[in-house]
Amino acid sequence: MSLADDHIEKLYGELAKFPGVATVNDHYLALSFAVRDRLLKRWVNSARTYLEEKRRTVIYLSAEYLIGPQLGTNLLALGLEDEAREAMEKNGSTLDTMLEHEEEPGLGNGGLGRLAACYMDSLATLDIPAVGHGIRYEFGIFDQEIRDGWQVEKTDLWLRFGFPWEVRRFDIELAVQFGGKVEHGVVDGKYLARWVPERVVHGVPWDIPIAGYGTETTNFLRLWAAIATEELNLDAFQVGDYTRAAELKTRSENLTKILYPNDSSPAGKQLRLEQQYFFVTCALQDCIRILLQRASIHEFADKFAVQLNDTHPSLAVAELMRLFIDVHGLNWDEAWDLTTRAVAYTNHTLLPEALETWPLPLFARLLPRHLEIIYEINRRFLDEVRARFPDDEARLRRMSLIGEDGDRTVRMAHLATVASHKVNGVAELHSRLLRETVLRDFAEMWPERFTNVTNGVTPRRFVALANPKLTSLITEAIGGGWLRDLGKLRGLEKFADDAAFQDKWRAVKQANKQALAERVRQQGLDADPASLFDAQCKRIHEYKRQHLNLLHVVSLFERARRGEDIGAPRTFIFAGKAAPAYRAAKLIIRLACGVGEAIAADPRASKVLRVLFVPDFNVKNAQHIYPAADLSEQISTAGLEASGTGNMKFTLNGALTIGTLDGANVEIREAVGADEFFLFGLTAEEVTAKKKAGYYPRGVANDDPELANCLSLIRRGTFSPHDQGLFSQFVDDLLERDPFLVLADFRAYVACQRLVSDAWADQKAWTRSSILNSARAGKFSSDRAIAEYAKEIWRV
Ligand code: NBG
Repeated sequence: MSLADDHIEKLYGELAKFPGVATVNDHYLALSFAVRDRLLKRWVNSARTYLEEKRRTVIYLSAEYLIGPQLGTNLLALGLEDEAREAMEKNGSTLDTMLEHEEEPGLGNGGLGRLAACYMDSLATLDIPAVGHGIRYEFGIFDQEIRDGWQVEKTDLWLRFGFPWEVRRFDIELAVQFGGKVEHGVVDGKYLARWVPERVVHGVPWDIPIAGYGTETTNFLRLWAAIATEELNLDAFQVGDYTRAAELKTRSENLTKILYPNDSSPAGKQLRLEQQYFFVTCALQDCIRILLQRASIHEFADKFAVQLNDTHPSLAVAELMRLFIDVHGLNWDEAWDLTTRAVAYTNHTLLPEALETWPLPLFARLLPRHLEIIYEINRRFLDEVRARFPDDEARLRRMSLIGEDGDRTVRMAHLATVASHKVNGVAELHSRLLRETVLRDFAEMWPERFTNVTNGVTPRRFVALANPKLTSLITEAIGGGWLRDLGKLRGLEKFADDAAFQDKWRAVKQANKQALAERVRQQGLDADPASLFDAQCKRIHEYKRQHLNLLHVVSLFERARRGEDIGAPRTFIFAGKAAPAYRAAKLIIRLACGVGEAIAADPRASKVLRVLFVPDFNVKNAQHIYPAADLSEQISTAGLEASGTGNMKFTLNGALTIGTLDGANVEIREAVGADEFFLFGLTAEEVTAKKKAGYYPRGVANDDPELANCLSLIRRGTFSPHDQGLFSQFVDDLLERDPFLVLADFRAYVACQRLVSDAWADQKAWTRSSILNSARAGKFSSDRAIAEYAKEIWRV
């Protein structure tokens, strides 16, 4: 059946509507159901092929997936875009209306969740059998509104109008236990532990198909939701305690209600630990269930490669041991062998506050059996350390799975490291710093265990879907095939100096800028497509230094007000969410908005400068920003951004980068060439040295009148006329502590921005550099990253 006919069928059969009364949402759902049917066929075929081939399956464990809107990506994978366009026109709507209407599942905070989504895309595209396990949060990351310059959080009701891409598996329902106690005994000469839980909830899976591009392979994401168990409620019901019965049900189902809106720092709450254990045990029980249908428990590690996306799923280590020993009767040594052969761990941050630890009493209360197992892992592990490094008590204390400084904690990164056959960071620099700092003792003990896999992003979503004009131009120049083999972009290099090609390249960028300007105009924001689009779009965090960017903007504002030359006219684009409880980050948003208003109100400055804060940065909105940017701001304090992935998305879309030597910036600069990258700022080593030597930010401001003046403008309320003291504490903190060395890097940043302006003046040279940036960014495909994981870590 044609897609057009099928769309009408679904309107009748699934939505009980005829075209005359169908709403936009009806059309969207009907089209999506029609597309989903085609997807499900591929999925079933892939599952069948895998069974026949008996290959090792990758089990990707991640507490977050930011998969973005699904209609466009699925049409692209199925090669159905043109047909869908015609179908919708024939049936009285348009595909663009559908794409604009679609709501995305925001089941992640930022880079970590989006990376998991890019990796699912590449796993399918590379025909690797894989299942991503995660949590079906009923409410994902909050929607952000900006009111009077402040961030306002709105509940993310992504399921409100129906989510057509998921399939509930009614035949699978797994028990998840919490609390209670552990009984020990000997049965038939064999030592046994029995966990008697206090409470049980059930996990049920919802699957989302993930289609490969240019292949028939379709994998799936399995998201677990908690439901209440009958038995527990019944007790209360029988004694007539209906409120308690209802409470228990609510309590169980609360487990997967909401995503913690923190980025790069854990929530430290009981519910978060419950969520982590919940999805990990569901995933592993599910794997074993499937394994036992065709093989024995002894083959676990031959059949599965389990990847831990950060420490959030690191309970998998203790849970696998429990399942192997307590449930399937294996002895410790075999259980440990299977676990360590299966499990590998990716670290995503060096921020000390982001390394997960759990208070021991909480852990003991919630997961008593797991704590016993962790103690035993620790005992054996510390024996090993003692054997390797005799008489080194300090080392034992540093490496222990149990932290003893202050309140006792379980150190999840240590647990993950001890049980993994491979541990990787996400960019060269980050992996090196991981070995030299946070996990140094472990790297000394097991150097062969440590490796690097630099992050990557999917060009299907971030080039083909986000930037169709550029995609056509590239294909016209170098032919097809590059979306599956991004190294082919190198073929563009030979057009970098070609005047006709440059014109086309510039025309594409210009059209994308116009489109973004039009889009944000509807939100009351004013962008000037003739100016340089200077974008910093990512979570708001002090280490990412949006305030360094703003200090530069303030310096330009001052110059423009005085009638001095500011170089290139610019539109500064900020976007990103702040964690609701992160006061400084929210103030940074307020400052960006305040600076924007002050500029708009100034007759001189408003001619050459604009500052926009684009609300609600998510995958969908991001897809409109990357293609329109001329300059990508990657200005974190060196040593603190593990990789960054937005940096890659901007580069692929032809933005030039201004950045520090941090995360993947280092490799981007290497790839595109030092001449095509605006580098500034202290290196990671210099940052460490400066802090060690005693950093004195006030001294920096005293020696730099322009900087001192910018700070003073902010402090005095220039950008908060209705609340003049709003930023005084913020500025004082910078002058007194400045832990992210904003002031230390200010002068170098401003000088580098001057070079950007000078470069912009020569549009031919700028365009050449833009082409070279895209041409040389092929390394940053998630296909390359996944191929490395497959070869070096998973052996699939
Ligand atoms: C983030 C890092 C980013 C990195 C992504 C994906 C966490 C804990 N880490 O630099 O801050 O790009 O992970 O690896 O969210």
